[in-house]
This record gives sequence, C-alpha cells and structure tokens, in this order.
Amino acid sequence: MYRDTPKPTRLEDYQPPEFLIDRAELRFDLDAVETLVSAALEIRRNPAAKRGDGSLRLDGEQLELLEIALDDRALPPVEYVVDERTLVVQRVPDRFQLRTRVRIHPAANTALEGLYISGDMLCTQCEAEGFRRMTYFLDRPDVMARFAVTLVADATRYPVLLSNGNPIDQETLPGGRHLARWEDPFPKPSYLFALVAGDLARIEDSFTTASGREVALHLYMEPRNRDKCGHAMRSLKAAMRWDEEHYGREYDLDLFMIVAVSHFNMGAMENKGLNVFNAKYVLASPETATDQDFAGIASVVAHEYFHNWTGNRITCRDWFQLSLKEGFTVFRDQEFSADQGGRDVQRIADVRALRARQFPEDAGPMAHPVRPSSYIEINNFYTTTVYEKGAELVRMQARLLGPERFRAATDLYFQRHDGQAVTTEDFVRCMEDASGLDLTQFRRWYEQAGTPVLECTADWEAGQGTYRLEVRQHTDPTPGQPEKSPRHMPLALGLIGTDGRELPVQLAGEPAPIGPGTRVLELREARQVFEFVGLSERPVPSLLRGFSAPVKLRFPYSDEELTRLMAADPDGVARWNAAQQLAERVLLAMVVTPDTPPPQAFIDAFAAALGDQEADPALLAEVLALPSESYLGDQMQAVDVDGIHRAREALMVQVATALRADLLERYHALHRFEPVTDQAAASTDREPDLSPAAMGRRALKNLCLGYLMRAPDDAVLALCQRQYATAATMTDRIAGLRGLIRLRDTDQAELAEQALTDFYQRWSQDALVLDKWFAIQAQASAPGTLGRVKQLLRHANFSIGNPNRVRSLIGAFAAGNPVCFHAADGGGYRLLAEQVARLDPLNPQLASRLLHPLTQWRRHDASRQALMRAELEGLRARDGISPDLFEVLGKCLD
Ligand code: 0A1
Ligand code: ZN
Repeated sequence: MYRDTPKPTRLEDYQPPEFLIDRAELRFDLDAVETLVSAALEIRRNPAAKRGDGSLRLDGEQLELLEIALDDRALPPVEYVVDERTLVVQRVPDRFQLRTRVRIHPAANTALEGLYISGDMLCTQCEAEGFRRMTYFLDRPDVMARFAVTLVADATRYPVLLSNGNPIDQETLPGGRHLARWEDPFPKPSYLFALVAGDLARIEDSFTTASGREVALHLYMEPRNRDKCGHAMRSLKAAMRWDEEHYGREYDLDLFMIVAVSHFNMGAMENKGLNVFNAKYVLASPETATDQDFAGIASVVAHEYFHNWTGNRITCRDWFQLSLKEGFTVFRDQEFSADQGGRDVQRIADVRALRARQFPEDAGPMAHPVRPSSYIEINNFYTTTVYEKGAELVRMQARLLGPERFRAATDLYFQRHDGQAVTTEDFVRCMEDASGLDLTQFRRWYEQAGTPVLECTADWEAGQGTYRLEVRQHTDPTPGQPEKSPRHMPLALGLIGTDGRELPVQLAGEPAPIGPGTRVLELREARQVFEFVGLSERPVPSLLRGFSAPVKLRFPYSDEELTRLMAADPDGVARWNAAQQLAERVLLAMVVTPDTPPPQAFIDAFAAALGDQEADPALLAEVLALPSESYLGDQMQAVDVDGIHRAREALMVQVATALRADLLERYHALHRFEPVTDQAAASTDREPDLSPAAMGRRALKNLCLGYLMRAPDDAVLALCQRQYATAATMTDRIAGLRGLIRLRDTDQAELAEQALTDFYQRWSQDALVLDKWFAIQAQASAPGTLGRVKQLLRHANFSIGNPNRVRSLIGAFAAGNPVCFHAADGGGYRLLAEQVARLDPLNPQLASRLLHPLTQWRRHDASRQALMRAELEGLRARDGISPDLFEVLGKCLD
C-alpha cells in the first residue's frame, strides 16, 4: 500500500528495456513464514535501446534485501538505492552478473500475488506483476530469460517441489530437508514463472504429439481430491489434439503439469509447463459439479493450454497488448468448446455473456479500448473487454479472411513471431500479409471503446422484387473518446420467406447468381445501402447471423416477423436472438404497464418451441430462457430494478400457468433419461450421462422446472422435492434446490430450509460445493436475503481469505441479485462497500473487482444514485486505499 497518489502508465511512453536478462538462476529456501530467495541474473545492456543514465533499475516490492553483489563483489550501500518499488544499482557495466538475496513472507501474503500459501501448500501467481514480490527483476513481459530454479524445503511438509520446464535433479539434505532442480529451456518473461510446493497427490497420463513425441501429463491436487480430476485430464488431451488439428501447434516440452489450488484470484494461470488452477476449474464429479462446471473446466483447461502458443511462445510486448494473448486465446477456447459441445449453443452462451457483462462495461465509466492506452493498476484491466471483446475482434478477422486465409495468417503469425514479445499491431499485420486484405480501418476496433449501434431499416419494392436494406452505424462517446469513426465489420445475414424458407441474397449488379443461405456483407461507412434483387416476396431479414460483430443491432421487426424467425431461422443464434427480442418487448411493456398479460402470440410461440421435437434441446433451453434482469436493465434509460424483476417473474408465472401441461410433459419426457439415486442406499441405478446431448436434455428439463416452480401446486412441489432428493447429478440437485429456495419467506418456507440444511450436511466438507450453498442463498430474490447474507458473513464456513468463498457470497449477492442488492434503502450498497473496505487491505485485486456493481451508479434512479455515490465517496475518503480501488473510484466518480 503506498501513500503517494498512484501514477498512470501510458502506452505512448513505452520504451524498450535498457537491459536484458539472459539467464536467471533462482534458489528458494522455502518456508511458509519466511522464505529466502537468492537470484543470480546474467544481465546485459540492450543494443536496441537508448542509453539512459548508466544505472540499472530493477522492480521489487515487499522484499527485504539481505545481500547484493555485482560480478561477485559485494556492493556497498553507496552504490545502490532501494525504495518501496525499485532497486537502483548505479553505473553498471555493459554485461555483468548480479546476485541478490531477499527475505519474503508467504503466510502474510493475503493479496495472493507472488509466493503465498493455499491451505498447506506454497504456490505462486506472477501475472501481471507478482514476480517482483519474490526477487528484484526486470518484471516486464518484453524481458525474456532462461530460468534455472532450485527449490529447497522440508521433505515432510513439502514432498512435492515443482517449477517450470524439466526436472533436472533431486537431493535429500540434512535436517529433514530436500531439494529439487528445474530448468526451463524456453526463454520466458517473469510473469510466466511458477513454483509449487506441497504434499500433493498426482494423477498421470500421456499424450503422443502429431510428430510422435511422448508428453507426460501430470495433474496435482490435494490427496482427497484425486478422484475428481478425470474430466480435466480428458479435456487437456482433447485440447492438445485440437490445437494440432486446427492450428498446427504441438506441445513443446516433455512434461505438462497442472496444479489445483483452493486459493486463487482468477480462473487459472498459464505458467510455462506448470499451469496453476483455481480448484474450481479442475475438480469435478457428477455428484459435485454441474454440467456448467464441467463445461467451464474443459474451456479453462483448453484456454490455459492454448496459451502455450498464444501467450508463452509469442508473448506481449507490454501490458497494453494484453488482448494479443487473451483475445486470441479466448477465441481459440470458444471454438474448441463449440467443436466439443455444439456450435450454436456455445455461441449463444458467449453472446449472452458478452451482452451481460461487456456491453455494460463498454457503456459505463470503466469503458476502455481492447488495447487500452493508460492504466494505474494493470490488474484492473483483466476485463471482459480485453478478453471477450478481444475474442470478438479475432473472430471478425477470421470471418473477413475466411477459414483458409485465416489459417494461413495464424501460421504466419506463429512462424514470424515465435520467441518474441509483440503487439496487437503485429497480429493484425499478419492477418493482412497472409490475405492481402487491408485492415487499416479495422484497427479502430482496438483503439476505440464503446459498442457500435447498427440502426437498420428496409423497404420493399414489390413490383421489382427489390428489397433495400439501409444500415447506419454510430458509437456513443466513451470516457476520453468523444468522437468515434465508423468501423469495418462483417455483417452476416440471410433472407427468410413466409413459408420459413431461405430466399436468394443477390445484390443488384452482381453478375453471378447467388442462391439462398448466409451471406457476409462488409460494413465500413456510417451509412450503407444494400439492394437485394430477384425476390418473389417481401423477406424477413435474419440479421447478424452467428452474431458476426459485437454490436447492438436494431431493426423494426413486427411481432409476427420475430415469431417467424424464432420458429424457422436456420441460424441457431439468430433464432435465439429473435426469441430474446420478442421476450424483451413483452417484458419491457410489462415494466411500463405491470398488469398487461403477455400477447397470446408470445405464449403460442413459446408453446411451439417447447413442443419442437426436432430441435436440439440445448438450443431450445436457450430459446426459451427469458433475457436476464441485468440485460433488460441495460435496455432502459434508467434501470427500473423492481419493475424488471416484477415483470420477469410475472411473465414466468403466466407461462407456467398457461403451459403447465406442456411444461410437465416435456419435463417428464426428459427426466426419464436420468438415473436417480435410491435415497436409502445412496446409489444410482446407472452412471449419469455427461455427453453434450444429455447435458442439453437436463438444461431443457430444468428450464421447465424453473417455470413450473413459479406457480407451484402440490404436484409440482412434490416433483421438485423428489428431483432434489433423488438427483444423481449436481445439475439436477441444484436445480431442485433453486426451485425450493423460492419458498423462503413464504408459508412453505420450511421446505426450503429443510433442503438447505440437507445440502449443507451432505457437502459441508467439500469447499467447492459449499460455495454453491452460499451463492444460491445470496442470489435468492426473497425479501429476507440481505439479512441472511449478513448472517452468512458470520458463518463458520465463511472466510474472507478465500476468493472463491468471497465471490460466492458477496459477489453472488452484488452482481447476481439485482433486486436485493438495489434495495431502495441502500442496505445492499452499504454491505458491499463495507466488505470492499474490509477486503482492500488484504486483497486489493479482488476488492476492486467486487466493487463493479456500484460503478454502474449512473444507470439508476436519483435516489439510488445518491445512495450508491455516497458509498463510493465513503470508500474514496478512506486512508490508504489501494491503487486498484483508487483507479476504479476515480473513473466512476470524476
Ligand atoms: N492469464 C490468465 C489470467 C490471470 C491473470 C491474472 C492473474 O493474477 C493477477 C491470474 C490469472 C488467464 O488468462 O487465464
Ligand atoms: Zn488467458
């Protein structure tokens, strides 16, 4: 924590490093309370950099310097200066060895950056700037060194000692200690360094690469979790094969390790050869993990593995380029998941997430370009804009190039930049060089923040069979960017006829005939008109198929046209989007006029989709899910939190009442596939099916249950209780619990309490399942939730030191329960501000992330604005807040 005002770092000030580090030999004498770190660094002046004042500045924080020597000469204090953030060694030669020895305190490290303890193990997190908390170094990604690491620790407490690369040596030492040596042959930036020490179990497998090399795969976990790692291992092997097949990328070391840790700020980390994972993204069994958890594991395992090429072999020049590795890697993991589980459903989930999180970020005080130009605390920029919007930018380039040219472009990227630290500009240049396309205008996507809006209108000239589509684009101002220029983007579309069939998409003046199907048009201008010819009837346009660009598209569809698209659009994403628009329209009307019944056409369209036996159940589950409360809020000038909640609940009750029989029928037809547990014997008659098809069936079944539980009669209640009690999967059990918890604060409350008690008793020993128990209560919309969250903060199983637990209670409440968080008396805001204040001195990165729901204060009514603002001001007035919080508060208050 620093007392001075934190200063921004700016992209325009980037300078190549004055010195390079070729080799780093590190020795860690490990101990939870006090660890000694010795470093021997081979340093030389960078011939490509401007000469400075001749001194060397190394980064270092919270280090106690014990020894320092240059080329074996101990340095007297007059030759160096140490402050809170740097070690400056004056007048160094052009090439030299620097040795330092420092003391650090892992057990006191609550920020979980650098070396820290998680349970009984020691582990590290270095991205973005954690390495400097372990030793003095040039802690920036464009300095790439070869690392050799010696780990020394107590042999009983820490029998397993891991670091990056290959194991070289092991020795037993006197005094019950032992030693392990690791060497990583690939030069890497310090943020990819890792070590782990602990009493860990291991599961092993192997993978033969396309060129026939054998890679050992080791997965480490706390011994009690060893039977929950099969899915992660299978996902890893699938990801390795997929990267070979789709990008020609092979793994490059003989050993790949993943370690599951229970205390972790983010999802996982791609350290070279030694990925460290939040246990949530490794451990799963059907009884403890939901289908969504299984999908999350596959995607995060793949994501981290893919980083080996997009991030590690080719890394970022500086942190402004973060999306170079993150955007591309998210795109890669999304495509992997689409191939594994179903393309439309994956794309819909990605679009939902983008709209729910990235669009609001891009329209609020934290809006920033995919390549930001300034930051105070880089940890604040691991955002959905850098990750998910960054992935959309890669996806659009892939669309514009087409599959063959995109593959040629990525091949060129890997070949041209292997071993380098590069920029998003280098990436785009490869896209251009391999394709011949001019992406000059496309580059604006990296520089301009904000979500473009496409306003589309159309007219039909029946006599000529001509359909004219006009598209105007504009982007609202964002902080620091008042003016925006039009962007280059692919607009994928089709035209649908009355009978639901696709019509030709022939543009005026085109010589060759173009048949029906999806066509990709390119937008570049603020206004463009496309004239489709040769049509026998007025079409309904199916726009933005596959969500071909991250924009808000408006078109004045009639309800009847949306219903047609919802029933017939062959593009699953467009079909889903039509359903969402229809529901949104109905819901927003209900917000304005609370007692309006939904149009019969909406109920009919819903019934038709529910009864569609041809469509993929997973897709139907998406089509029939109403837009979320936060998405609906985002569509309003001033968010009417209560009105939205009331309307959404009312519509669900109306659907449940009108379609009770249809919902029950579909529920039972789908539930028949599930094995059930015999409660007494606690065993299942069959193994649960974890195929994508089975997951899709469960999703649709539990959607039906969710509706039915909005208007529960005795039969429905009994069914929900039975599902809860006899479920063979966590997916079904949690869906049952979610249904029952609605009864809280009603006269059947004891059914909810019984189920919650039962759940707690079954799972109180399993931290990841207990997280669900906390989260499900924090998200309940029952009026007593705020009071319960306060009680849960005092629960014996709550721990402010465990980020997963903090997210599952405080995060789930603030970000996942709009109606209770925004209670009119400001109680929800107060709770969040208090917890952020409590967390900030311990773990500023987490505190700053949790604060986000309050940063959207300008979107609410005057009274809530005042309450939210007061909490933000209160936080800003506190002494010694972290740079993380300082930056976020500054952006949203000034
Ligand atoms: N690079 C990781 C994410 C990550 C970022 C920062 C962390 O700590 C500050 C930890 C992980 C990824 O994209 O998976
Ligand atoms: Zn990543």
